[in-house]
Amino acid sequence: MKSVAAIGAAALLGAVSANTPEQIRSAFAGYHVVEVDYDHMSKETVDLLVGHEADHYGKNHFKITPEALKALENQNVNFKETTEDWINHFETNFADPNFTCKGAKCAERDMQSFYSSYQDLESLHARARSLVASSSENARIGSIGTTYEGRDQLTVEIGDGTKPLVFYFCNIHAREWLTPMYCMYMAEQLLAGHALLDTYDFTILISANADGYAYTWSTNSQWRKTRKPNPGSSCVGTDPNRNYDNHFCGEGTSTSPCSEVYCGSAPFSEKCVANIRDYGLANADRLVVMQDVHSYSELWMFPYGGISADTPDYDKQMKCSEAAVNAIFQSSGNRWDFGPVYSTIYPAAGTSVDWFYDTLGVVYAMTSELRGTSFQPSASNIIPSNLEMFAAMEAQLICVKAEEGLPGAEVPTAMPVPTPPPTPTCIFFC
Ligand code: 0X9
Ligand code: ZN
Repeated sequence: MKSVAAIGAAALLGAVSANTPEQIRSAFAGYHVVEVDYDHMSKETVDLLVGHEADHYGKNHFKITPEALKALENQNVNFKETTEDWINHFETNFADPNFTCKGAKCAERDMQSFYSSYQDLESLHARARSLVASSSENARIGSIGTTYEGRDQLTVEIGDGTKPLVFYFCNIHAREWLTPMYCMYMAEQLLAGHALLDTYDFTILISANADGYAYTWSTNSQWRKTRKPNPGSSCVGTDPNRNYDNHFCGEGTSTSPCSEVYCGSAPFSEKCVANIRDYGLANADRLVVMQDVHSYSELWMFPYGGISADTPDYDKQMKCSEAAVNAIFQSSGNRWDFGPVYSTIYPAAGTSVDWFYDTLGVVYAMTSELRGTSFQPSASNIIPSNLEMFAAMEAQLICVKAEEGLPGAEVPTAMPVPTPPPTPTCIFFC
């Protein structure tokens, strides 16, 4: 017979183990995930999906209720049922013991090994602290504030505070797991020394939605929003990328707390977003680049998202976005699309880029959607994603330096290499 202590330990283990096959299946229970041709979808169908509180996965998948599925059938919309594929995809990934690494111990791994698994918040923050402590650059750990649940929005800050400032932030959407891995890698590479430090100061916020990220590790890997409850509703959280005061609750948002694009009870109702606003306001005089890193879809975008219009700085924004996506092609052979949010992915009001551009005048207020065909593609994607995004960041900042006539040492660019063949286009979950 098992001892009481053994039963207690087993119960505890059960309580802390996360993203089990049961948890994965229960996250999809009562829903369908359908594949659609979004670019050719009628406005009527898009409105129908939004009205049914659909959850948009990348560009061509929606997680929807059975009622929404019926409505799609009634509209004679072409779709493919993919729910079981998604469940299998996540079950396979999470069954691999090397898919994730949890805790401060993981932070001590060498680079190859660290970036071969997804890392939890504790590991990412521990690595940031230890790399800053051992860097010979002028660097420090900072925090732009704490989240609703009291976690630090930890930053790596590099530079003397006098140069034009580049603010990169990752993981405002909790489930987009490639993104904090990129911000960590970017900090790590810059802390080792880089010619761009001659021109720019950097602030890199590794996990902007730390509460949501913790929840994706503990309970539901597909969580997107913040974790603040909504009074009067059983649905938790606000979409932090609809919570900025720019066309608040406009196109591509919802006022229903149960929606994945819920704009919130008021602009900046979410602490993690208000902290980003306050960091931007406090540093507006030096801020030249703001990059909000998301996944997935392989896109490089800029304002506007809330309205169908080009900004007066369209030419500069296009030029430096093109430089970034060309560097990605050189690096990996992948072809990213680029352009304004509204026309490149979909209308989205109240997002970071529109607010940083309109309110703070940051011309290079940009956002990227990293590679992959799911929010947690296999961990073998982490290193190639980091390499192509880092190459894009270098090209972006070289372009901004030239456009704005910024001083500083010339940045050596990688020797032109023969363009590698494009990685095979996989339709599903590679
Ligand atoms: O819906 C979003 O917020 C973004 N796509 S995602 O799949 N990552 O959720 C696109 C909106 C454009 N992004 C920014 N304006 N930052
Ligand atoms: Zn996102």
